[in-house]
Amino acid sequence: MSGNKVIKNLKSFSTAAERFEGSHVLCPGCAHSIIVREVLNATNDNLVVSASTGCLEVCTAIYPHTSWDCSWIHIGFENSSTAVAGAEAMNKALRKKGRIGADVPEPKFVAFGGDGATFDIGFQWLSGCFERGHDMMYICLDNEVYANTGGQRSSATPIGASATTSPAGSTSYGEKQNKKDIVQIMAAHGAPYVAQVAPNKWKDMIKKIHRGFDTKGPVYINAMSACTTEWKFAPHETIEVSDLATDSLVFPLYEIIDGTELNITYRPKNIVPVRDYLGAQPRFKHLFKPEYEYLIKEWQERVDAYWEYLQRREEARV
Ligand SMILES: Cc1ncc(C[n+]2csc(CCOP(=O)(O)OP(=O)(O)O)c2C)c(N)n1
Ligand code: SF4
Ligand SMILES: [Mg+2]
Repeated sequence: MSGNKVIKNLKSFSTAAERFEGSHVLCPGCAHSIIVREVLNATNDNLVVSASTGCLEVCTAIYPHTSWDCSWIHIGFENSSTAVAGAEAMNKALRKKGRIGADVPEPKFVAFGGDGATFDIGFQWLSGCFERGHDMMYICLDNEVYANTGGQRSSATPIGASATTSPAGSTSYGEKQNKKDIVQIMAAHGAPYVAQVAPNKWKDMIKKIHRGFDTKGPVYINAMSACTTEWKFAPHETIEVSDLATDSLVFPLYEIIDGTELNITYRPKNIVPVRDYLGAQPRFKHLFKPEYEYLIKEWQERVDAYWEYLQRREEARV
């Protein structure tokens, strides 16, 4: 049976290891594996998957073992997008020539990349794929740091986070730049579907992945991926930290259709203060010193302003 999978309950959805086996060496508590399983378990279709170099790739393909029970391409740090776009173009061409018959079901094409691969080093490749309009889904596992190589900052690292190349210390509060707004940048390509998801909000995630798979053309999904090692929380706290991320609106969940129509897909009943989210992660612990308290206040103001902006965009439909 092909197409989107009907999800009966969380247990069967989250534990089915049909395409992504448990046999990997991602850190205990790593959200990457939760997200990948949520995506792959959402469909019955055949898949062609690529993964750029990063934690996901190195931890799931240690020769001669693999965690992937589907077609899987490991490619350079920068070009999981183009690897899958090439496969998608080849599929089209071979079907046109009759070398793949109409009886062979159409696969789905999915590329995974970390934030370093997506926001920084693979950005021009990704942008090209979206401009050319390939029929593919690109999923960024956004843990806001180059985790695989030891926690260097990326352009997804938020202000005030301590990373190995922007460490907090006696003269620094850590990262100085604000995080790049990749969701809006990808929507500005006019892509038919762009969304932000989080693994703790799995029903919202499934809806968006289903919609993405039903969309013709390039789909961008930004997946918040809490990293126990670099965000420095305990492995059993992944979902708790993810809840704080979505409920403080630091990671608002929304979608943008055809580059214009914006829908907020999750409105927390109780919005929690940004300081609770920051306080749960020792990468921000220095911000609680009296001299840096102003940064927490600024964080809250930024998050409030962005939430208002999203609501205005939703109402205005532009
Ligand atoms: C062109 C190139 N530059 C740098 C590297 C080294 N490198 C491999 S993985 C990685 C970090 C990956 O970070 P990210 O994409 O955020 O994925 P994560 O490991 O955080 O999931 C780096 C810098 C590389 N393999 N190729
Ligand atoms: S370092 Fe972070 S992203 Fe990498 S495997 Fe560990 S928890 Fe996952
Ligand atoms: Mg990363």
